[in-house]
Parts: sequence; structure tokens; C-alpha cells
Amino acid sequence: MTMLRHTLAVAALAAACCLPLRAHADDSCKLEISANDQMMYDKQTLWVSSACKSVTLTLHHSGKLPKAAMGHNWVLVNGPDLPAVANAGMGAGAASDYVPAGDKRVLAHTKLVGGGESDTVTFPTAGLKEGGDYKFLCTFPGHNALMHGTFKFGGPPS
Ligand SMILES: [Cu+2]
Repeated sequence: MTMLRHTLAVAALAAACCLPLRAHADDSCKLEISANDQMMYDKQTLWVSSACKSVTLTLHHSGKLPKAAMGHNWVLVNGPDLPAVANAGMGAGAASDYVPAGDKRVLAHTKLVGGGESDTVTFPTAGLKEGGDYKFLCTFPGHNALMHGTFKFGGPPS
């Protein structure tokens, strides 16, 4: 009995020890998110391990409407900056994909995509804090009210 309990304890320890190794695999630092013609992302929360030195995110537009009518992008910001970046994005206009050039509040972003298109961005995590308050949004005018979510860097997956 004691022997069995010991064996189980060792097995549990071994499993616990090696789980975080998976976080180092490249694939776990890749994210996918889709947006549609109903002005919705398919995910409200994105998570990556803080072991990721960089993150690669792909935005898919699963709809059919053109970029000018229902364009979507994916913009990463500090939570409190979301409303200001949404406003600044509107001001930047379609030619800039609704992302103000050189805006330090924009931590990462994709291009604006229309129905059937996708875009991928890879960005370093060096400037991100584990457990920080990060949000993502679409800056196409009027979209951020519905199109926003939480980006979690490190901490427990959700
Ligand atoms: Cu959008």
C-alpha cells in the first residue's frame, strides 16, 4: 500500500514537472481568431504562455462582405487605452487600416481584412507583463463595441 502510494506520488510529480515543457513548443505561441459579417470575433479571450518570446496571430475573415463595408483588424492594447485607440483608429482612416501610424499605445496589429481574407502578425512579448491587463479590438469605425476581448499573457490558461 505504501509502495503504491509512493509510486502514484512519483507519477503525479513527474506529470506536473513536465507539463510546462509543452508551453515551449512553437505551436503554443500561435493564435488564431476569426471575424465574420455579423461584426463578431469567434473568441472573447486569447491566452499565450509567458514562455513565448514572440506571438504569431492570424486573423481570418470568415464572411463575404468587402473590406470597405465590413473590414476587420486585430489590435492589441493596454486595457485602459482601448477607447482612445478606437477613436484614434477612426481618425486614421481606411488608408491606414484604421490604425494610427506610430501610435505607442498600439502594441501589435494586423492589417484590415475583408471577407475571405486573412492576415498574420508576429510580435515580440518583451514589452508585455505577465498577468497584465491587455485587450484586443477591431478599430473599424463602430466595431469595437462588439469586437473586443481579453488577451492574457501568462497565468492560468482559460
Ligand atoms: Cu471589425
